[in-house]
Amino acid sequence: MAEQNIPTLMIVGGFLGAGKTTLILKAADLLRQRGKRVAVIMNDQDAGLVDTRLALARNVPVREIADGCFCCRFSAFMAAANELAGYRPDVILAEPVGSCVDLSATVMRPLRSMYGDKFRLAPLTVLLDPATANRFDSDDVDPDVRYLLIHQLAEADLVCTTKQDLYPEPVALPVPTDFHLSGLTGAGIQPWLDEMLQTTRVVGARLLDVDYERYAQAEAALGWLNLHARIRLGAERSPALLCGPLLENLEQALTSAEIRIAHLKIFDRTATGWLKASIVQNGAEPTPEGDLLAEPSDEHELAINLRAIADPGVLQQIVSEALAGIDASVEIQHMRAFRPAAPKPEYREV
Ligand SMILES: Nc1nc2c(ncn2[C@@H]2O[C@H](COP(=O)(O)OP(=O)(O)OP(=O)(O)O)[C@@H](O)[C@H]2O)c(=O)[nH]1
Ligand SMILES: [Mg+2]
Repeated sequence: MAEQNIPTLMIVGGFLGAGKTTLILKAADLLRQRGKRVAVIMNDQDAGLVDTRLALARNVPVREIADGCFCCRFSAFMAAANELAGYRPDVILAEPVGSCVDLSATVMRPLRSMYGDKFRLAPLTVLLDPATANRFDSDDVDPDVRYLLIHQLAEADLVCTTKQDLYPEPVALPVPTDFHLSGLTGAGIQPWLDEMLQTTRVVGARLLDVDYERYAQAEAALGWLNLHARIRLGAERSPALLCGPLLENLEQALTSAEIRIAHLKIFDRTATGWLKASIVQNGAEPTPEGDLLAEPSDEHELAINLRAIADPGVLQQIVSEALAGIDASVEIQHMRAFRPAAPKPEYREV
């Protein structure tokens, strides 16, 4: 039957740093082990994503939707999904911007009504980091961020807590939890994938009454910075020896300025290898991924994505100062620091 051959589209949401990319890329590995063809779509308020570079480094076909979330760039999202369908994937995994909400009404429903013959739609999965869940009611979580988190969870078809390797015990949430996973170790992912592939649920079923002014205000509480630069070092260094100290300097500068980090990610590529490192909290230790033993090189392609509760101008200053502290000539290809614009979905079906 022709319908059997259409790709399954899996949308995996959740707040910044919840573990979406880690889960998606691990799921891609596991699906490939099951003999499935897989592609991914990444999404951001701006271009130059660390997550896209990471997917490419892990040999996963990827498209990037920049300059707005899937709901605001629905047509571009569908164009990318259609283009990827040319590779005949069995599964397309899509990661919306971490601050995005109201996906059931603005993405799942329009997808089902306009593209239901082209894609089989898996349940909307929303991830939550147990560390965030544990701080839910504390002053540690910005009230606007809490608004987004609560609404993200409320609209999920499937709620999954992540980082099961760090938090083996289930955490208490305001909504029932369907799966407790680790994108790092793979724990819990197979049963989640089975549900995503074979669900009998009605998907996109939970519609919200989202206050768009509050939503815009919550997103605008975050400062956003994306940078892509070519770096020529005075003395050769491996990606690990460039990224490690740079991430540490950035973290210290942000913490000294009393800026709360939501997610700070670095990706570095040389002719000899690549490295990705990130932290989702001030003072955290990164778990680097990539070619830790890559040969030193003087030419580096560096990408930095920073999301933090701060003025974007201050973020830009801190990142510029950290780059100036490297013994190198730095050629900036792209640097944008901004607050996300108010969301204006192309479609909203309720
Ligand atoms: N120990 C552990 N760390 C994890 C796991 N999943 C993600 N992380 C770490 O948590 C951080 C955030 O993970 P990502 O997968 O990049 O999170 P994300 O939701 O894609 O973040 P954004 O793209 O910013 O929205 C990274 O430093 C990961 O290494 C996990 O299962 N276990
Ligand atoms: Mg991500």
